[in-house]
Amino acid sequence: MKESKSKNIKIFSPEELSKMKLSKPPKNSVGMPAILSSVKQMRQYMNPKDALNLSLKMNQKDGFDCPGCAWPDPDDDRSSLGEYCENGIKAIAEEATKKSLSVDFFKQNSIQSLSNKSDFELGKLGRLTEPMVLRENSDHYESIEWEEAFKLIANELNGLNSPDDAIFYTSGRTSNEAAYLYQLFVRAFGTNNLPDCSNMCHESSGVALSQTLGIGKGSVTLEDLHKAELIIVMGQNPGTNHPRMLSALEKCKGNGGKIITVNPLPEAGLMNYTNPQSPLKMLTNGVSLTDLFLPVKVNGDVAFLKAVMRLLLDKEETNPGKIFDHNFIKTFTEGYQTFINDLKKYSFEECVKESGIPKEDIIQATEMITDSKKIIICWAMGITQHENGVENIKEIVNLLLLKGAVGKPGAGTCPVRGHSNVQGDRTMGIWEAPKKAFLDNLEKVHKIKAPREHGLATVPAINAMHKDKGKIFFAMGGNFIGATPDTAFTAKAIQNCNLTVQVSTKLNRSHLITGKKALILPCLGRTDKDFQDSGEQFVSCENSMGVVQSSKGILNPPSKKLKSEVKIIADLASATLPTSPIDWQKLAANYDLIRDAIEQVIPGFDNYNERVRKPGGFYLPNGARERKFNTKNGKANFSVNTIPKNELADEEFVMMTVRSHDQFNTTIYGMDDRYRGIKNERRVVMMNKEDIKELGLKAHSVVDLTSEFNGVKRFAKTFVIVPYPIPRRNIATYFPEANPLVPIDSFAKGSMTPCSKFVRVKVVAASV
Ligand SMILES: Nc1nc2c(c(=O)[nH]1)N[C@H]1C(S)=C(S)[C@@H](COP(=O)(O)OP(=O)(O)OC[C@H]3O[C@@H](n4cnc5c(=O)[nH]c(N)nc54)[C@H](O)[C@@H]3O)O[C@H]1N2
Ligand SMILES: Nc1nc2c(c(=O)[nH]1)N[C@H]1C(S)=C(S)[C@@H](COP(=O)(O)OP(=O)(O)OC[C@H]3O[C@@H](n4cnc5c(=O)[nH]c(N)nc54)[C@H](O)[C@@H]3O)O[C@H]1N2
Ligand SMILES: [Mo]
Repeated sequence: MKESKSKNIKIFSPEELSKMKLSKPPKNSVGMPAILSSVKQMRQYMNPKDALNLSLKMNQKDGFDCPGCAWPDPDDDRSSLGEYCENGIKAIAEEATKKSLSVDFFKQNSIQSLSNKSDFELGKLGRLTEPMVLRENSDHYESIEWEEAFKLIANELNGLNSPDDAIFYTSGRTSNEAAYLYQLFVRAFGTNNLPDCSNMCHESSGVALSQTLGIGKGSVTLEDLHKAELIIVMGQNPGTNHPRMLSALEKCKGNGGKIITVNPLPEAGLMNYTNPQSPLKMLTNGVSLTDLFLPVKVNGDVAFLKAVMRLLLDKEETNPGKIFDHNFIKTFTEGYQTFINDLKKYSFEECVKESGIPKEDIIQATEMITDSKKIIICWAMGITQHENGVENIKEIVNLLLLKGAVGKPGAGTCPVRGHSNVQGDRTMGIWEAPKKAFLDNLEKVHKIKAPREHGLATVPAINAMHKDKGKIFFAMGGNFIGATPDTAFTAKAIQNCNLTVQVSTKLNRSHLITGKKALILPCLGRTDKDFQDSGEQFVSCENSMGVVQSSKGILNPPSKKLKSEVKIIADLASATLPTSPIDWQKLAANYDLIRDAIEQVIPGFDNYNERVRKPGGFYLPNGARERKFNTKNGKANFSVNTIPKNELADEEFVMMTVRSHDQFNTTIYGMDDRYRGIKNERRVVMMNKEDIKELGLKAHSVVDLTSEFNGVKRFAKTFVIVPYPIPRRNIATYFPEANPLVPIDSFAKGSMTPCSKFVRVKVVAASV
C-alpha cells in the first residue's frame, strides 16, 4: 500500500501554491468580463489579423466549426457578431497561437526538463511543427523525416504477434473524414482496439439511451430547447463548458419556459447570465436563468428523480389520467407496470434524504414538472461519470416517459456532448464494439476482412498495457495520460509499450510519458487551411444534436511540414499495408471520395457531398425524435433502477473532479476560475465551511488527498482548501490535477466510464 512512483509527474510545493486569490463568484456570467477575458487571450497569443478573421468565421455557415465544445449552431439566423463564445475564442487562440516549437527547442530541452513544466506551461509553448522521434534510452526528441517515421511505425506494427497488440486511441476533435479513414485503417490492419475519449465521457449516455430509446444520441434539436416549457439541467456546467447553451436557455425563458438546475454547486453561468450579443443587457446585472436550484448531493440524482416520481405517482393516483401521459405510455412504451411496482417500494422521505435536497424544493420541482408537458432534460459529466452512470440516465428517461416527453416538439433527451466531433467520431465507427451491420458494409465496400471480435475500450486498454509489455499505443489527438484515471498506474502502462505515437497540434503530458520509443506527428488543426493533391479541402463534424456541417480552416498553417490527420492516416496505411485493396492516397487526395465511401457504409449520409455543402449542413436520422424506437422490442423501455448506497466511512469525503473556467480538458488556458472566484491556483479543494471547521482546518490550509479503493491507496499532494457552497462531505477538485486519485477499477457498470465524479477520499495534513 504505497504510492506507485512514476517519473515525469510534477509535484508542487506549498510555496508554489501561495499566489492564490479568492473572491466572491461574480454576480453575472458571460457579459463584459467574458469578452475582456477572451480578448486578452487573443491579444496575448495570436496575430491581431488572424484573431479578427477567426472570430468572424467561427461557427458561421461558411466558416469553421469551433474546435471547442459540441453545442449546435442555430439552423437559421446566426448573430453577425459571430456565434460568440468566450471559451470558443480561447480554444481558437490556443490552436492559432503565433508561437511554434522548432527542432532547436527540443535540442535545448530534455524530456526531464519539459516534465517539470505544468500543463499550462506546456500548452503555452506553441504549435508543433515537425515530426519528432524519441529514440530508445534518449532524453531528447530529435527531428525525423515523415517517411522514416511511417516506416518505423509500420515495422513495429507488422512485427507484432497479433494486430490486437496495438491500441488506437481517438480524441473527439478528429473530423468525420479523418475518423472514418482511421477506423478503416485500424480494421484493415486487423483489430477493433479503438478506445476513445467518449469512453470517459458520454459512454454511459450511449449505453442507457440505446437500451431505453434505441439510439445512443439525444433526441432534441436546438429549436426544441427554445420551445420547451421546462428544461432540467442536471450535472452540467454550461456557463463554462457550453457557453452558447446559455443563449438557448435564455430563449426558452423568453418564450415563457422555466429552468430547474440540479447540481451540488451553484454554477455561476446557470444562476446569472448576461448575453454577450445584447449590449444593452450587458450594462445591467443579467438575468437568473435558473428558476429553481436544487443542491443535490454528489450522486443523489436517482434519489432526487425517484422522489419526484413518487410524488407524481401519488398525484396520478388521486387524479387518474391527469399527470402521466397514458396514451403515450400505452402506445410507445414497455415496462410501465414493473417500474411503478418498484417505485412504490420507496418512500418519498427516504428518497428526499438520499438526494440531499430540501423537501420543499423537491415539492416545488414536482409542481413545475406536473404543470409541464414539454420537458427536456439536459445532462453531462455530473451524471455519466458515476458507478451508476448508466442507471442515472435510465432514470432520467423514466421521468420523461411518464410525461410522454420524448419525440415531440419541445421535449426529449439532451446529453450535452463534450468534444466538438466526439459524436461524429462514434458515427464514423470509432468504437471498440462495432455493430455487425457496420462491419458487413465495411467489408463489402472496401473489400477488406474486418475483425469481428470486440476490441478494448479505454480502461481495458490501460489494463492490457499495464499487464503485458510490448504493445503499441497510437493516439489520434488527445492527451491520454492527462485525461485517463489513475495517473501513476496509467503512466506505468504507457511506459510498458515499445512504441507510443501521438498525432498532435500542441505539446502535452502524453509526449513526455511515453513508451520506449515515441513519435510526435504534428498535424493541422481545425482553423488551418488544408491543401491536398486535388486542391483545398474541407472536413465535416456532427454536433450534439446530430447536425453534420462542413468546416474549413482559414489560416496558413504554422509550418509547411504539417500534414492533415487524413494524410497522416493515408501515409501510415500505405506504409503498413502495402498490398491493401484500398487506394489510401487517392482517398487522401480528395476528401469527397472519403465522403462517398461514408455514404455507402453508414446509413443517413445519402448525397453526403451535396448536402454537406449546403449552408448549415443536414440532420442525421433520429428514431427517438420521431417516436420510432429501434430497441429490441421496438418500444421505449421503462427500467428499474436503484438508489445507490453511498455510506461514507469516518472522515471520508466524496470528491468530484470538475473543469475550471480556464481550461479545455487537459489544455489549461489560464490559472483562474473566474466564475467560481478562484484565481491563480488549480490545486484547490472546494469544501463546505462546516466541514473545514470540523476537520480543524482553515481557508487556505494546505492538505494532501488520499483515496483507497479495493485495498490500493493513492495519493495526490498539496492542495489548498477553499471554502465553497457545496453539500457537506462532498468536495470538488480540478481535472486533471486530481486524476492520480481516480481508481482504475472504479467505473460505471455497463459503460466502463471512470467514476471521475465519485472518488472516496480522505483529506489529510500536508506531508511537505
Ligand atoms: N471551455 C470548455 N468547454 C468544454 C470542456 C472544457 O474542458 N472546457 N470540455 C468538453 C468536454 S470533453 C465535456 S465532456 C464537457 C463537460 O461539461 P460538464 O459536464 O459541464 O463539465 P464538468 O466540469 O465535468 O462539470 C460537471 C458538472 O456536474 C456537477 N456534478 C458533479 N457531480 C454531480 C452529481 O453527482 N450530480 C449532479 N447533478 N451534478 C454533479 C458539477 O458540479 C459540475 O457542475 O464540456 C466540453 N466543453
Ligand atoms: N478526472 C477526470 N478525468 C476526466 C474527465 C473528468 O471530468 N474528470 N473528463 C473526461 C472526458 S469527458 C474527456 S472527453 C477526456 C478528454 O480526453 P482527451 O480528448 O484525450 O484530452 P484533451 O485534453 O481534450 O486533448 C488535448 C490535446 O489534443 C491535441 N489536439 C488538439 N486539437 C487537435 C487536433 O485538431 N488534432 C489532433 N490530432 N490533436 C489535437 C492537443 O495536442 C492537446 O494537447 O478526459 C476525461 N478525463
Ligand atoms: Mo468529454
